[in-house]
Amino acid sequence: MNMKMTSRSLSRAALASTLLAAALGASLVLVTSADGAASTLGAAAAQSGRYFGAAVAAGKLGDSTYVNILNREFNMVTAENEMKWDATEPNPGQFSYGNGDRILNHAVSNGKRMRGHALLWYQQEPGWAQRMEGSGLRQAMMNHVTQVASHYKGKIYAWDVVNEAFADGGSGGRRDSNLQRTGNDWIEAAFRAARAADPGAKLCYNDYNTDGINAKSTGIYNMVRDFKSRGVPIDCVGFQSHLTNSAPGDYQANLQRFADLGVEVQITELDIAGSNMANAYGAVTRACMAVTRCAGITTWGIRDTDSWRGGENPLLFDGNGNKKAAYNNVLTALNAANPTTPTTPTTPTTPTTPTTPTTPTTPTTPNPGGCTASVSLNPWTGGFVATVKVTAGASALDGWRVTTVLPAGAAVTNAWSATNTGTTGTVTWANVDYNRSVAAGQSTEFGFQGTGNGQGITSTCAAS
Ligand code: G2I
Repeated sequence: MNMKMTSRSLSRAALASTLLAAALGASLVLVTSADGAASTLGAAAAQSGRYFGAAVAAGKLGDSTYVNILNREFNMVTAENEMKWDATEPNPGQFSYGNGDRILNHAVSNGKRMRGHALLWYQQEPGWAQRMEGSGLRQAMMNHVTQVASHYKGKIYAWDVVNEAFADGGSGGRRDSNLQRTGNDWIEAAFRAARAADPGAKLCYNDYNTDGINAKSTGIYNMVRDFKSRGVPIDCVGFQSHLTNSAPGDYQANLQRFADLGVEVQITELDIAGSNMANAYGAVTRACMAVTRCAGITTWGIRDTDSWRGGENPLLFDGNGNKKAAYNNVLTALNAANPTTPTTPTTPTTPTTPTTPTTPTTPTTPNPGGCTASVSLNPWTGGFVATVKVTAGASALDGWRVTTVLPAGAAVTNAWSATNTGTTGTVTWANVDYNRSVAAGQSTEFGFQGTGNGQGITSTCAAS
């Protein structure tokens, strides 16, 4: 779905590659950049398998300037307030998903993914939870995590399971709160409950003032390392990045040390105040692009007038919806992540005697009642993004599975819009909830990023 925009902007190259691949009789299609740069943030980020998102407020979905920018530029959405505890469970055991669902439906129906924010946070607790302590609160917390993650099961790319649990200052320890007072294991309990409720969502810990190597970020680093060593399910760390004038000099090094623990890193709430903000936006984006496991960037709002930092003008669009200099710096940095002059030749590097079978593994005419899958590859030295198009045959699909065979040495590192079993060799992919149904003759897409050489990936599809 990310690649939809890429495909559009690269349609000439894609067409040429399609024809060439068809001539080779292979199901592999190489998508290379014909004229370089993508022209929107989402499409530019997708070229390197990343996303570009924004925090969205349900109350603004009627504002056409806002919605036009959202729809055009962003391919990931975070609800700014609508999935928080006070919004989703205003009374104990009574759940209210109206505004969260509105944002989710807008995102999904416009081909965007969602970050869920946030299951447990000491702020924006509903009043009834604020008044609780101890085992009663612990039970209420876990029930909240289970209920909300279950409601959104299969629809969330990544959840901020726990938000802002570490103290500011030099202690490197936890922040005091009624959540913390239920016992130091509350964070891992929340992650386990979230995994049980929605095994398809990546589970993140999210915090601020963690943008450089400091006592707070080191405290979190130690927690993540401990979780990984004990098998507590954590997949990602969110760096909010509410900045002024610049990012810390060790911003990239800090992202990298977390990535080296085996978690994805995400920039989750970026906004930058101050006169140097345009440069700083470029630097932050370049830092993310330089870290393989940095999956994407979300800005905390769209226009300056949408920002929680009233009057500081910290976003990429001005109050009228015009692109600012910072926007151009971000776009340039996103496009530079994947060379605008392709390192891959315009003629495929797939040998003319294909290593892929001369009889395509995917039928060229769809099986009635079945489905076909075709792979588009955006390769670079040492890695690739594969977009897989799943097309229903003569009957609609209500669930599908795709089997891909990766060449030796290639490995999946990151995927979207499908869940995988395995990361090397034969990898199977199953639909997520929102792309389970595909009408007869229609298509849906999922994608994955990998390391190694992805050329020669084959794919087969089956209805399930
Ligand atoms: O504070 C900035 C962000 C820091 N990290 C976590 C984020 O969730 C947080 O977002 C902000 C929202 O941008 C604000 O919109 O969280 C604030 C709450 O702490 C949000 O502010 C609240 C106001 O405090 C409420 O009075 C208001 O009813 O927004 C609510 C909805 O507009």
